[in-house]
Formats: sequence, C-alpha cells, structure tokens
Amino acid sequence: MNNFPHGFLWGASTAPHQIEGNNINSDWWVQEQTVPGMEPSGDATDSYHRFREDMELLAGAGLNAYRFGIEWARIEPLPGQFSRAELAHYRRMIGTALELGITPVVTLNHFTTPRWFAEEGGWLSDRAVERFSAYVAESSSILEDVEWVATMNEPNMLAMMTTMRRMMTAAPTAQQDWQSPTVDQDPRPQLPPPDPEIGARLVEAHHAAREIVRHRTDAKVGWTVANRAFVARPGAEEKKRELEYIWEDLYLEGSAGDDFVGVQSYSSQWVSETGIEPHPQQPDNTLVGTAYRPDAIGIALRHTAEVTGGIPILITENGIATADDARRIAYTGEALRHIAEAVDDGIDVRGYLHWSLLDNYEWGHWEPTFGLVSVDRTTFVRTPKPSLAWLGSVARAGAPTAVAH
Ligand code: IFM
Repeated sequence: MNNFPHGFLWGASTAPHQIEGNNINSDWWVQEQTVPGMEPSGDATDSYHRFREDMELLAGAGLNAYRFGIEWARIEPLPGQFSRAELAHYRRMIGTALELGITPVVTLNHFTTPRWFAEEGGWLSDRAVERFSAYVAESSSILEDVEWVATMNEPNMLAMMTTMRRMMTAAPTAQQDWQSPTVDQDPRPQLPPPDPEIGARLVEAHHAAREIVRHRTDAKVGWTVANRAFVARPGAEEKKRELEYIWEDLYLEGSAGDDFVGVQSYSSQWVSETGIEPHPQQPDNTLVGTAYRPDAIGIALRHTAEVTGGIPILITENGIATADDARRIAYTGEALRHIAEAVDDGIDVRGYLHWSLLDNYEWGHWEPTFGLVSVDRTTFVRTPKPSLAWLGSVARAGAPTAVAH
C-alpha cells in the first residue's frame, strides 16, 4: 500500500516566461509594462542562462524529471521567421536534462504567445490554429528523444485570461480589477468564467498540435488542465456539474485520444447553489489567497479519471505559495498521501512534478513563492530550501509515508 509504481517520475515544473527573463517579444511582456499594479518579469530568475545549474540542483536532490517549456516568442519573434539559434538553445536544454539522467517533460505553450500573434487577434484570430501549428512543427524538430510533450498548459486558465483580456479591452477600467490571473488580491473580484468559444478554439489547436508532434516524434502527447477541485454544498450538485463543465470538463474531454493528461491542482473551492463561493481572507490562506487544501489533488485526480475514462495521468503541477518551507513540506506530504490513495484505488498516475523548482514570477507578482529553491533576484544565486532535499528523499523511498518530517 502507498507505494508509487515502478518508473514513477519525481520532479518539478517551471514555465519559460516565469524563469527565463527578458522575454521581450511576448504578449505578457507588453501586458506587464502596461497594466497598473502588475510587477514586470524583468530578468526573472535568469534561467535562460542558468538552466544547467537549475537541472543540476534538481538531479542532485534525487529527482528524475523536469518539466520546462519552449517559448514561442523566442522561436518565432516575427511571423514565419524561425530562429535556429533559439531552437538550438532549447535542444541544449533537452540534451542537458538527458545527460543528467533527467526525463524532460516539455511544454510547447505556457500562457504566453508572441506579441505579433496577440496583435493579430491571438487565440480568437482565424489564423490562430494555423499559426500555432507552424510553431509546433518547427519545435518538433528538436523533440526527437523527448518522451513527454504537453501542447498547452492549463488551456482552461488560458481561456479565462483571454476572456479577461477581452473584457479589459472593452472596459479599460477593469484593468484595476485584475492585477494577476492567479493571485486573489484584495478587494477580490471573481475571475470571469472562461468563454467556451475560446475553449473550443484551444481544443482545436491542441488536436492540430498533437497530430504534428505525433507525426514527427515518438513522444507521448497531451495537455495539462487546471483543476479547481470543486466541492458542492448540500443541494448544489447540479451547479457544481455546470461549473465543472465550463472550467474543466470541456478541456478534459478535449484529452480524448491523447496519450496522457496533465493534472494541476493547488486548492479546492466550495460551490453553492448560486455559484463558486469566494474564499474569505484568513490567516492560513496561501500567498495567492487560496485555502490550504492539500486534499485538492486527490479530488482533482478522481474527477479527471472519471471524465477522461482512464487516460494515464501525469501530475504536472501541485504545490503551495508560502514563505514557510516547513509548511510546504507539510502540504506536499499530505498531498502525496492523497495521491497514493488514488493510486491504490487504481488511478493510473505516472509521475509527480512539483510546482515549482524555483521561486519565480507569478504572473504579475513576485511575492508568492512556490519554489523548492529560492533565488536572489539581484545576484541570481540559488539557495535550495529543505523541501528540495525532502522531496528527493521521498522520491528515493518511493512512498511518502516512509519519510519522516
Ligand atoms: O504559476 C502558475 C503556473 O504558471 C500555472 N499553474 C498555476 C501556477 C501557480 O499559480
């Protein structure tokens, strides 16, 4: 009981825009400079230059998988102009991971797009799928020995952000309401529900990308879906199903025919008959304003398995925004126990990738720290936190209950 399957991946995740620095050709770079209240990403953690050091820290702790992304805005800074040098850069990252005995899990799109793509109409433009496909085709040329490829990160949150941007364009004063799509600030505006029309476009783009990657590589292809782990108050079951469809199931159903689905969950949300209950401010909230709910990942795994009908699952993100590393260890230990129970119940989970390897840029803010490693933003010196060694020891033991903390 509570042993993870042989060959289980143990690692951590990152995203290019959140760690690389100076991603100046991306739509997010523009947004950071213009939306009031947003902090810029700047040099980020300079992982564009320091990726080997990051991977060595991960491997040295005993972890065997690293999820990182390719940045579209670097590969195609202008429409149709692909950078061989940038492709070579990401190929070096893949090569470094393999050399260090790390299984690379490569994400092709993690929220950001080239600014020209955004100016052309972004995901709502008639050319969106064609444009994304061209980028994916070029990127596939460096993926020949990559086993796991995610076409897109959290398309449901991307659809929500696209909906949010459309609302901000229509009413610029709304810019003050949302200073980050992931940080629940005070006062607390509700996130807009992702527009299903945008969701349908992302499903189309994912399917097109999946076929391109399959045609050109031997990788397992899927995408990763944010799971809000909704729980219904008495009498709110119907409302919960309605919200689950809008926020998650449209995208989980889009996984049909994929080789795996990425599950990402951090906290859980109550649903009453009138909708999602805003989570009140309280002392044990995380640094992104969410409830401390290590059980969320178990809810997310069960819901994903039910909707997808048993496609292999990779946990591509799970973690906590906290300045207290002992709390990170407590949260993660508890989350791993919920994962182990789901595995024992027959859910096909292939790996656990913690969010995040590094304290990084949390979409408009630097304060929420999710990392197993802290980074001095002036010198870029990395300092592993106790949680990194702790997760490595769990990985070596292969069972969370075997590790004292
Ligand atoms: O930082 C984000 C990541 O980019 C997508 N998933 C949630 C994380 C924490 O908010």
